[in-house]
Amino acid sequence: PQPAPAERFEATIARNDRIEPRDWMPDAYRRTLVRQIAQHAHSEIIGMQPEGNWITRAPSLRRKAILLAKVQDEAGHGLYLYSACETLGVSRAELTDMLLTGRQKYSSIFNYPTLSYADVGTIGWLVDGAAICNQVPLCRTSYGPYGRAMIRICKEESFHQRQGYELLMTMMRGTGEQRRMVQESVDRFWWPSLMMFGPPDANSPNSERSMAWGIKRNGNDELRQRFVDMTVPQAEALGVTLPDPDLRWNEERQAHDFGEPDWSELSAVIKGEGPCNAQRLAHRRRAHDDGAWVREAATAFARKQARGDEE
Ligand code: FAQ
Repeated sequence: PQPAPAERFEATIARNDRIEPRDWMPDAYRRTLVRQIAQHAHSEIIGMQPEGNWITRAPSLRRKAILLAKVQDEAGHGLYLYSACETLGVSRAELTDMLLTGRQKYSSIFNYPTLSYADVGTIGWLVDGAAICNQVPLCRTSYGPYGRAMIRICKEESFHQRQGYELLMTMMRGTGEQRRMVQESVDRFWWPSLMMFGPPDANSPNSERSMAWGIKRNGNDELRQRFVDMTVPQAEALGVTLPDPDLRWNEERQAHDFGEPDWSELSAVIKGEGPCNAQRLAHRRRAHDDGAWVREAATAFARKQARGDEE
């Protein structure tokens, strides 16, 4: 006899196989995926703002072309992720509305300002670096459309990370003032980058359930550790100091010990109290309102085409 849908679901998860849109899934699994994928999509879209801030002021045509391409890639990532989310039965318009009304979150990191051009490099190096650490395991997530979107996104993120590192390396080979700009930028972005991985496992209400379902493949602390271990030698090669007096190699653990991020800062930023939360959402709302005529025109055109009476 055919196994019941719930048993089929559990068996698929146990085999580490993929759940596809037409498969039966528990409501809570669907809700968790919508929450995580939407948050991820919103992060890509809001994440265009901090770097977009420097497009008109990039120091050369080459740097401007690179930055434009990176920010466009982020729009693309947002769109693949919204599409993956739509396969779960929620529309793009609903997701946008949940972002604009603050009912869904986006990553804390994008609520920090970009005060100098070096921040473009630091975001590529540290923020894309953290995103890669978090997202490579998500290529094996249990929900098919999310995992497949992640494969392409990770390839592009790796490229973004390299461009950030190359930018910082160029500045570190420049003048004393340029080196100071890089260090000052790294000092501001280091701790917020560690917070991108979420609260400590002991304080992460979703991790256990999400890992049992194969949505997340690793805990927040494990990925944070992986990021620190990956980044320390890169910082040495660059010649910058990471602003953590407790950071040191632990021979026994074969990993770096590091200090505790300020978790009260993370929860404040998540609650909307970060330095740029209000500005980011206001900008997004304005862009959405300004784009209303495009949506209306596209809908009118599609309707006309469907009737087959276009000129
Ligand atoms: N910011 O129980 P957990 C990028 C929330 S990369 C804001 O541990 P979970 C690329 C969490 O939603 C950034 N909120 O939650 C780029 C939950 O609240 P809820 C995007 C956070 O889901 C680079 C509550 O706290 N990447 O955009 C944060 O198991 C450069 C409790 O937390 C992703 O979204 C935070 N940092 O684990 C673009 C990756 N941390 O929803 C432009 C996919 C936690 O219950 C430029 N997401 N929260 O009300 C994930 O892997 C997970 O969702 C975690 C959180 C690890 C972020």
